[in-house]
Formats: sequence, C-alpha cells, structure tokens
Amino acid sequence: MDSSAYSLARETYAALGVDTEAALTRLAATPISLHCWQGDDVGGFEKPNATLSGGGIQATGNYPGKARTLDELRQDLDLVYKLLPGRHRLNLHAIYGDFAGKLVDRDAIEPKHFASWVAWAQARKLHGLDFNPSCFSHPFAADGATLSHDCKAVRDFWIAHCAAARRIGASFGKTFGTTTTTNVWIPDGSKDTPFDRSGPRQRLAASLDAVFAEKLSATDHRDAVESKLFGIGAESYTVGSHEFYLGYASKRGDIAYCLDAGHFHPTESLADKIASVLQFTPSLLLHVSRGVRWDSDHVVTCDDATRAIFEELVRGGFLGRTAIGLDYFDASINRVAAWVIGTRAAQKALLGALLEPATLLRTAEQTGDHALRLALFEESRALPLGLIWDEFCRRENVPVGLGFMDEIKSYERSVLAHR
Ligand code: RNT
Ligand code: ZN
Repeated sequence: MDSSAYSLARETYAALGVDTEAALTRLAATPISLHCWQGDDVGGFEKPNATLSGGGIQATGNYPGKARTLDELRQDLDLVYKLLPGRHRLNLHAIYGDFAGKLVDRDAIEPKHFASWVAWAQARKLHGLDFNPSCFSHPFAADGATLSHDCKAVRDFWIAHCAAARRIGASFGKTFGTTTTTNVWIPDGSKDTPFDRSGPRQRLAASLDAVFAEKLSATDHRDAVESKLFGIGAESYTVGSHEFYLGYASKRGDIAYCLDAGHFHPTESLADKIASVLQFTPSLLLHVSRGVRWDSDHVVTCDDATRAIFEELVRGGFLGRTAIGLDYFDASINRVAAWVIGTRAAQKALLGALLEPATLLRTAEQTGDHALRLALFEESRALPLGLIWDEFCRRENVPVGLGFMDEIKSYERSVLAHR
C-alpha cells in the first residue's frame, strides 16, 4: 500500500504531466558505481602503510574508523549497500587488489588478484564492477609524471600497468554480464610554469595509443579517459587537460570521456558540457563529485550543480550512454556516512531530473513562452521530491529519511570506534 503522503505527491506531479511511477522505475534501473576509495582515504592495500605520493589528490581529515584492511573495507561497504535503495556497482582501483601480503608491482596485476572482490560482489548481487589503473602512490610516479614521463622505461611501466588494468576490467564485464568501465586518470603535471607544454602531450598520446592497442570486447568493456584542470603540487600545468582528452577521445571514437565535476573552474558548468561531449564521443563517464574552491572531492550533495548534471542526462536522453560513478574522499567525517549521504544525494538528484515537468517545459520553450518556462522551473523547486524519494526507500526496504544515520551511528559505536 502506498503511503497517503506519496498518493498526494503523485497527484501533484500528475497535474504537471509527470508520471512518478515511471520515474521510480527508471531510478531503480540506474546503477551508481560507488568508489571504493572513500573508505580508506585512497590508501589501498597494496602493501602495508602505503602512502599517497605523486598523486595530486589528498584526503584531508583524520576521523576515526578508517578501514585498514580489505576485510574492514568490505565490512563497511556491506553497510553502505544495505542503506542504499537500488542495485549498484563498485568501482575498484588497482591498489585495492587482494595481494595476500605480497608485493605485486603494478605492471604485474592480473584478474586473479581481484578474484576475492568478484566473489564478494557476486555474493551481494552487485550490478557489476568498474576499474581504474592506479598511476600514483608509487616510486615511478614520485616526480609527477607517469604515461607522459620523458623516460621511456617509466612510460613503458605505466603502459603495462594500464594495459593490465584493461584486461582486469574486461574480465569483470564478462563475469557480471554488464559493461565494465576502466578509467585512466594520471596526475602528470607540474607545480611551476613549464617551458615545454607540447612534448609531454605528444608522449601521453603515444602512450595512450599503446595502452588501448589491445582490442577488447565492447560488450564487456569500455575505456574512459579523465581530464583535470590542476592538482595540488601540479598547479601550473596538467598534461591531461580537458582539451587534450576531449580531442583524444573524439579522434578515436571508441572510448568514453570522463567528466569529473570537481575538475573544472568553479564557475564552469559541468552540466553544460555533457551534450557537447556526447556529440562527438560514444559514451560518457561521470565522476560525480563536489568541488569547493581548489578541492575537487567533497561529499556529493543534492545541490543545484549536481541536479543540473542529472537534468541534462535525462533531458538529452543520455542516461543509456552514461556510466555514473562517484569520486570523492572525505576523511573528516564518518566515512560510511560520507558514502551513503553522497550516493543517496546523487540518486535524489537523478530522481529530481526524472520528475521534471518535461513536456510542459519543452512546449513552453518551443512556443517561445519563456516566462512560463521560468515559472515552471521555479515551481518545480518546491515540488514534493522528498515524498517520492521516501516512497522509493520504503519500496526498496531501506531506511526512510534520517533512519540511515541511526544505523551508521550504531555501527560506529560497535565497530568503527574499536579500530
Ligand atoms: C583525481 C581523479 C581520479 C581520482 C580517483 C582516485 O583527481 O578525480 O578520478 O580521484 O581515480
Ligand atoms: Zn575523478
């Protein structure tokens, strides 16, 4: 039985030509790929006490309870998935392999090092796994260059790593029967003004050609390349800039471009880039994140920028060509809460987009009635999105409203506080 609050909300939306049942069906069928690295501040378990270096990415904060082992990370993720409505994916980085205490260097990783993740994800009926080569936290990344390095031996090492990562990604896709996205992001850049901006980009393009040389099944696997504006310690120059990767992805025509919401100037709209990118690339990977000044990785909230991204996906009919992933790391609050709050916020933003009075908006625009269009946008802001969201949580048997925080607090007391 639907709640009476839902029935009222459904009628409110219906009066604007919006079918809330269709929106809920679509929401339930849209997986979000959760980033494994929120649970341990992007440390990974490659070897004990791995520290981040040469990455230009930094988790700040030291809230107690960080996952110290694969088992702890999985235990935390179990609670996270339990508190999320819908069926989702997990996005792994290469440094999260199950290396059984041995040092397996990045160029030697194989699907077998991720077999325990596959079993874990299958047992929980996840939608699938996604993957990333880890081109940071490694001696060969310490001087701020990987695939664009001027030393061929270093480039070859990272090429081998990325190629190995693609094969692991493809093995995930085959196992789960859903397309795995393997995303290449590298930190290459420089702190101060470089003289030569071209050489590193020529080398990066050649390295990427080598990385993507092996043909993999397009059903099992999709490649993506991620741009960035700048990083900490790489403020003046980023080899893999927006122009570089957009050009590279469009020229190839067979790989996805990854837009990270924290990787642009704060006044730029990521939402506005989507329709342009998808004119020239087959698919898109989104790293849903929240930039705050120079930090690109705050916990996602259902703010205007995030809502605009999902509105664009729905309005343009782009959901089917877009892989949705999260990318943030906050070490200053309970990490499980950060995961759950951010994922639920992204889902709520998607729901908001699915509930737009699209037909009325389109007609108003097409007939030149821009006052009506503005009025519709403004009235939409106060529509009872929360009541539809609550109904979704109720149907999916996950906590409604703040109930998820009670479970997280009790987990903090019984588990996280003892780490
Ligand atoms: C870094 C990129 C990249 C990473 C993860 C860990 O700026 O956004 O996606 O955050 O791969
Ligand atoms: Zn990212």
